[in-house]
Amino acid sequence: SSSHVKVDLDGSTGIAVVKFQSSPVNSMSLDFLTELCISLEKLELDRSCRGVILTSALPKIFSAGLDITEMYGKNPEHYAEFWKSVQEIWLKVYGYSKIAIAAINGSSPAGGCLVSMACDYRIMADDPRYRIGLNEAQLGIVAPFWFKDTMVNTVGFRTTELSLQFGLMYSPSDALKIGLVDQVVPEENVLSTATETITKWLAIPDHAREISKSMMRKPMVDRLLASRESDIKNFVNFITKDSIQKSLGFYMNSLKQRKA
Ligand code: CO8
Repeated sequence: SSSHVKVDLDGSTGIAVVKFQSSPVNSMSLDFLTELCISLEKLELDRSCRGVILTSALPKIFSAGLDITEMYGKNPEHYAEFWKSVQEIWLKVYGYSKIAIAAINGSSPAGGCLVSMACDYRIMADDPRYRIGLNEAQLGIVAPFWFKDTMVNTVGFRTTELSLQFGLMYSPSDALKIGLVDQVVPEENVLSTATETITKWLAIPDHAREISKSMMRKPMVDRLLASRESDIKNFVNFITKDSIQKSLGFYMNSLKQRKA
């Protein structure tokens, strides 16, 4: 099978660039998530790596979020396995011991937004056509508690409340205004800005940064770890409902119509 993720580790700086390269839109399939998780795990264990930059190798899209085809017309066992891999990627990135920076060089809905928010810092390209946000409600589905908590911890309660109910997607400048991203720069500078930024983080003693991060994030990681099975059950119960399958079917059709 072809590779969904490309890793470039610079041995001299300790910075790894992890590029999503799953055409056409970097949707997060089970294979994509599994490969990304393994790549990040390897880098976490690699002593020559000190931080990672997540970005896209494709034009205009960081990631289209979870692969909707993994949530449609499949059996409950498949949904359970898929959801476990979604939990896994969040646990890995949100609880990452090293520095993780999102270089968001394109649109980043839903799961793409979640992975970005799970990083320590977000830099987005200034193209006004790009969008980022948790748009689940627009698909007729509901982001689980740990998506919600991640957003609350990023932009605060009130903004999350509005965002989740409307399934809002933000332009780069609006995302900057609400603090969903930390910096907006011209597209050609996204990666270099990410490298400059990570260099600043690297100047902090690793153990102090790492313990500070863990102090902030461990309670949320533990909360999901303690309820993984029930969270999987909830997902499978929800996604197998006829009404939800119908909504997803409509949504996928609308994506195809929009194109025609
Ligand atoms: N999954 C699967 N296929 C997708 C996805 C996706 N997320 N997004 C796009 N595609 C497909 C399209 O259907 C299209 O397929 P085809 O070529 O067969 O027609 C192909 O990818 C290219 O898509 P577009 O033509 O739309 O490409 P554009 O460059 O015009 O637009 C966008 C790219 C902006 C990414 C656009 O495709 C888009 O908006 N996609 C939908 C994104 C989205 O809504 N994702 C939400 C996924 S749900 C999620 O991540 C969290 C779920 C949490 C679960 C909650 C519990 C139930």
